[in-house]
Order: sequence, then structure tokens, then C-alpha cells
Amino acid sequence: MTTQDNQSDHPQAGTDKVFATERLPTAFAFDDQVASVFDDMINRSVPGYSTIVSMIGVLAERYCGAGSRIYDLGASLGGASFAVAHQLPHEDFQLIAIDNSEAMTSRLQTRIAATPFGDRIQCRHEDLRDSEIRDASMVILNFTLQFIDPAARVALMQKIYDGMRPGGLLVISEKIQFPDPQLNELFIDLYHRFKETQGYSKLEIAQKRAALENVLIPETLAAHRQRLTEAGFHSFDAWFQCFNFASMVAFK
Ligand code: GEK
Repeated sequence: MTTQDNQSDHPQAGTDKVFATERLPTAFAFDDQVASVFDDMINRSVPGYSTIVSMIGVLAERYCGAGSRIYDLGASLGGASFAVAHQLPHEDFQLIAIDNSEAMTSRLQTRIAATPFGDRIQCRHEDLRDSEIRDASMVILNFTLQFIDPAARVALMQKIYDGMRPGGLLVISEKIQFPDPQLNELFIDLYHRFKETQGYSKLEIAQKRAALENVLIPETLAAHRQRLTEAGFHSFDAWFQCFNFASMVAFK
């Protein structure tokens, strides 16, 4: 596994202090302030992030032979893209990394240029709802679908299914909800305690939670399963879960 190598490609930019001081409530956005500390923010905010990302590379190694096309939708600074590129044992792939935040894609372009993957990773600044998906061996939505308007999720997953090769692999990582209210409360509470262990203050945790309200909309695993099954995917399940975070696979 190559997480260490990946990180040496692009040293961390800064420490996440976005919500450290009291501020007026505003909706969370992937702007310049967030992009400039994003590596630190996501590593300290998503339990298991580095494991999920490096195992996405391992999944790619298993399912993406020579001639593969891979999409990383909501790629941010390319965490999953670089894990895949590093892990594949061959150079015969095209990886399309898409994000609609200019703050993210401009930094991602710079990172790609500093790696040997310039001819294989293509960064596109576009809304993934408008992106063409074609002939995909693997599609990755690593903590991205949760930011898409729920009303647009059915059409998006259908477009992805239609744009995949038979046998293709879909990986979706998300914050999730639980139908059991007691478990829901427990996992959210454990998650907040986890954030404290990562050095976030109660103020930071509360302000970020408020900023994400109505921006990050989690669903249950059952809702994901149903939508993916209706789109035509099979063999759906979660391969990773920690508190209210999960990563799922499904196949065309
Ligand atoms: C990683 N996958 O490090 N079109 C394109 N991009 C979008 C859209 C959209 N409609 N909506 C949101 N995004 C990454 C982490 S972060 C997850 C993904 C998080 C983008 C948004 O700009 C951001 O970069 C990304 O989705 C979500 O493996 O911060 O929790």
C-alpha cells in the first residue's frame, strides 16, 4: 500500500482552523479557505479516511486491468485518484477526476503536474451531474454523493450505471444514518468524541455541524442499497464502517 508515497507527492498545506473561532452561521462551502487545509480537515474529520483511500487503490488493482477508465467524482485534492494511480501495477489507464470547486481543481492540477501521472489523470472542473460517464471500469464517489441534492441522486446513479462496463465496480463512501434512533444518537456522539480525539474543540465541532446542516444530507445503508439496486447494480454491501461513516461497493 502506498499512502506514505502518496503523501510525499503533495505535502499537507495547512492545519484546519476553519471553525476554530466563533463565526456567524454560514453554509459550508468548498472554497479557498477549506481547500487550503483540506488534507488535514478530511483526515481528522472522517474516521478511517486513510484506510478507505488506500483500500480504494487496492480495489482498483483488483478490478482495473489494462485499458481501464476510472472516474473519481468529487475528487477534491485527488486523495482517491492518487491512491488508485499509485496502486495500479500497469500504466494503461485513464483516470478522470471531477470536481466543481475551482479551489480544489486548481490545486489538484498542480498536484497532478508534480507526479508522473500527468498523461493518465485528467482533472475536470465541472458539476458531476453534467459529466459524461462512459466505458467506466470503476467509479468512485468518496464522500461526494452526500453533497448532491437528494432529488438528483436517482438520475445520477442511473447515469453512472449506464456509463459503466459490465462487471464494473462502484465505490461510494458516505456519512450514513441509522433507522434506529438510539444507534443514530450513539454513533453521532461517538463521532463527535472521535473529533475531540483529533484535536477539534467543542466549538469547532458544533460550528461545523451547523454549517453542514442541509448541505451534507446522509441516508441509511438501506436507502443506498435500494437506489443502487433499482439502477441495476448488484452485489451491494458496506466493506468498511466506523460509527456513522461507511464505504460501500456495488457492481454492474
Ligand atoms: C477524497 N473524494 O479526498 N460536482 C462535482 N463535485 C462536487 C459536487 C458536484 N455537484 N458537489 C460537491 N462536489 C475526496 C473527498 S469531499 C468530501 C470529497 C468531504 C465536491 C466538492 O467540491 C468536494 O471537493 C467534494 O465533492 C467532497 O477522497 O469534504 O467530506
